[in-house]
Amino acid sequence: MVYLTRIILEKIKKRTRRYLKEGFRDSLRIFVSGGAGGNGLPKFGGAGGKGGDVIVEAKEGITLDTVFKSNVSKRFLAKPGKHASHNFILGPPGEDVTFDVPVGVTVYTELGKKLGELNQEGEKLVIAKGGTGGHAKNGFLGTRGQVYHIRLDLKLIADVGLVGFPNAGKSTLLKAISDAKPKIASYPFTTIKPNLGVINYNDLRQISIADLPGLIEGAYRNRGMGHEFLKHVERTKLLLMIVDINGFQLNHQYPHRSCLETIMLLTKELELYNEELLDKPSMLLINKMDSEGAEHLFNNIKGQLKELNNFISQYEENMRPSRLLTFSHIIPISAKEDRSDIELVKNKLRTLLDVVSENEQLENNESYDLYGEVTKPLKERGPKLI
Ligand SMILES: Nc1nc2c(ncn2[C@@H]2O[C@H](COP(=O)(O)OP(=O)(O)OP(=O)(O)O)[C@@H](O)[C@H]2O)c(=O)[nH]1
Ligand SMILES: [Mg+2]
Repeated sequence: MVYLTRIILEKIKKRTRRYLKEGFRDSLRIFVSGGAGGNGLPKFGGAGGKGGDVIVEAKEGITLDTVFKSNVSKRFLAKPGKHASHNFILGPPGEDVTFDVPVGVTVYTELGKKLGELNQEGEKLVIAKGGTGGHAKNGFLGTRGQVYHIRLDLKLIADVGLVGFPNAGKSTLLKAISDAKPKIASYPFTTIKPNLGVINYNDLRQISIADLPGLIEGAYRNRGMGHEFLKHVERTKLLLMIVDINGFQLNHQYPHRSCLETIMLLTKELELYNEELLDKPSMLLINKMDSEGAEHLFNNIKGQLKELNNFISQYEENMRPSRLLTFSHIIPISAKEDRSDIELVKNKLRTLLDVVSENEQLENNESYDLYGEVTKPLKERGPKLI
């Protein structure tokens, strides 16, 4: 009997663990300590070795969960530098500890000071410096290395970020447009962790797209899933807002919000999280156009959609944002039923992303002075006589 109970308990334990492992980890707290510097040797003027550093390196294809599993103690300690000795007047330095983290990680100390971010594969960051070795100037005493509790905060890096109220059809769109297989259901908050998908084009171009849990009114006050996941759209190049033509109602205790109201409310939540999100290039999709009465509803709001900015003052103050996103396109679609709509969205996303990256390049490059290039040698040596 005891034996049987033990087996059953083992099974329950295992299942619970597996369930926990499935969670999406976008933040990890670790302890890091740089090695102490070795002591010097006053008698011979010897210097102690420098303590090792703790270094992180960005790597594609790994998750914060991988980091956690690679070192469950979550302690990363670099080796101390060796003391100077008769044989080693200069004490050898302590070994560094280097470990991989996902691309897109920002490193914070426990006091919230940002130590840096890693956005490219291969980028490195020293997160705890080793102490200096003891030598004549510091009384031959090695110093301690930096010691921190550190938070690794992961922001997904995707080209496109999907934002919308629950049930708007974000995951349905993600499934139709990309290789991802998200869960879809007719109740709110089906998606509880961010999902990444890749949109594939015939010429092998790929665009990544992130589906986030639905936002609701008051998310900034931590209602619903809160604002927590909006950090993932901060780094996307493009916002793809998706709303239901029929509007949204969380349940009968809350007011029904029309399609236009959901656009205002979503924008307001984005603004409350970070006003700069409103400057991002964006597109708006009005979904579920196949549902009954959708055409009629759409025709009624068509005029207002074209000039949203002119209608913003009609809304109650607590509902309206100070300004709106500048949508490059507003497209009525049926994410579930109409394949041609999906193709249209796919192509528009690509075109818009191309424009965005072209603009970025123009901003980054100093304009090439063709006239200067031609006239400079002329000024220096005068015209060439033929
Ligand atoms: N009629 C119709 N229903 C749709 C369409 N797109 C999505 N739905 C339905 O709307 C419901 C919600 O779809 P999801 O894709 O799970 O919505 P979501 O925005 O991901 O929702 P959360 O994850 O809860 O935030 C599902 O029952 C879908 O089948 C559409 O174009 N037309
Ligand atoms: Mg979803």
